[in-house]
Amino acid sequence: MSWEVPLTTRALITGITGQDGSYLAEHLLEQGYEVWGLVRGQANPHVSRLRKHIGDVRLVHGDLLDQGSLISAVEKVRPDEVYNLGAISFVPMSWQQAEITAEVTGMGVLRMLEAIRVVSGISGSRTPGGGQIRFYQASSSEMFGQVRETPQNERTPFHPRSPYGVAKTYGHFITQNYRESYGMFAVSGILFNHESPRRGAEFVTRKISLGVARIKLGLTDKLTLGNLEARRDWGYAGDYVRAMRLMLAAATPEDYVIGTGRTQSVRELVELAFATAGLDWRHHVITDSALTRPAEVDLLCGDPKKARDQLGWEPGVTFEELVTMMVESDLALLSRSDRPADEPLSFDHW
Ligand code: NAP
Ligand code: F7E
Repeated sequence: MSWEVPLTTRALITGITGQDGSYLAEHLLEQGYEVWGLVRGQANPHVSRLRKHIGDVRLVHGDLLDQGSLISAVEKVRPDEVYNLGAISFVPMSWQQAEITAEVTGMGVLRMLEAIRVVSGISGSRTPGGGQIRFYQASSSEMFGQVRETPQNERTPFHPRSPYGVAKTYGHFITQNYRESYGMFAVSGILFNHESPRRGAEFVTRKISLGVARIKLGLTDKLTLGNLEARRDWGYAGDYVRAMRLMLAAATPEDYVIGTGRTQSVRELVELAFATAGLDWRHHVITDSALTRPAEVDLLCGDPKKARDQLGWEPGVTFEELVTMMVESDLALLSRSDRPADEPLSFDHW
């Protein structure tokens, strides 16, 4: 039997201004939820971008670095469900700012769990039912790192390769520990790379779709990339946020791998993206070793069998459809005469 969703379920999302936050908010609003987003800073510029997508989200201030602010946010919102998507999520940044990555991406999970524990009145001993608030943690395939088997599933051991992956691994295990220690309904979704037209311009899929659009429109002639041989399991963000909700609606708190089961190299991605715009990538792409990473994750491929069997989750958008969607979206964006002033930067230095 699955979780009886109250008449109006109230969700609190950290990372609401990010890619997944916007898709998840839309999805939950469609499902009849009342949606609250945690935003940091006194004048966060990303909030106006969020508002363009979803005006119906209510906002509460807080920061994953600030325990008191998270307790206040949970007290104010009194959510039924908390989705912890907030993180420093760009892997190269995690070498440059390893400590703050550990604080936000790793310790931030503990602070959010503590806020729920304190507000729910869960004491040191295991509380029957573990409180009412259900918790979702945004774990990552980066935890598999140097993979021990392919495809990767829920039992594959972790070997993270970046400070980001290490921080996510802490977040994953502290979530499991709060489930086991306090009986909380706390779960992790181990999500493989998922992309969309809303993806940050620093990630490789969006860097490529923006690069293709710029070259097609004659704004530039070259795109500089790093390691073309790395392989990833790329899916569509709009599909992946559905899985988050399904995990919190399940009868029992369990962790799930969410991926497509396919893997492609950056080189294959580049080839397809350029071909979508009628271009030959070999005339435009150059590589720069400055963009390679101190330790790379060479191959990721998720096995979503458990999610398919237990949650009925399936990805809807294929890799080919995703690449086409992103290239077409960026061509349309950069062709507009009223191009937004906050058009993504090129991030050539990443
Ligand atoms: P994203 O676009 O980079 O968004 C990150 C969010 O975290 C932003 O809303 C940012 O808000 C917020 N944030 C940063 N520092 C914060 C702090 N100190 N306190 C509160 N919020 C803070 O990431 P995404 O792609 O949507 O991913 C969502 C989550 O899933 C992340 O945890 C990511 O690590 C994880 N994940 C992503 C993927 C993927 O392929 N997309 C795969 C696996 C796991 P500001 O506006 O304040 O900067
Ligand atoms: O890199 C290679 C790079 O930065 C993908 C995050 O959402 O997914 C994401 O992490 C691959 C890597 O994503 C460039 O070396 C080549 O092998 O798009 P990315 P990521 O590191 O896989 C996981 C699941 C997360 O959890 C993270 O939060 O592409 N690559 N040339 C490049 N990557 C970038 N960014 N830029 C290049 O020029």
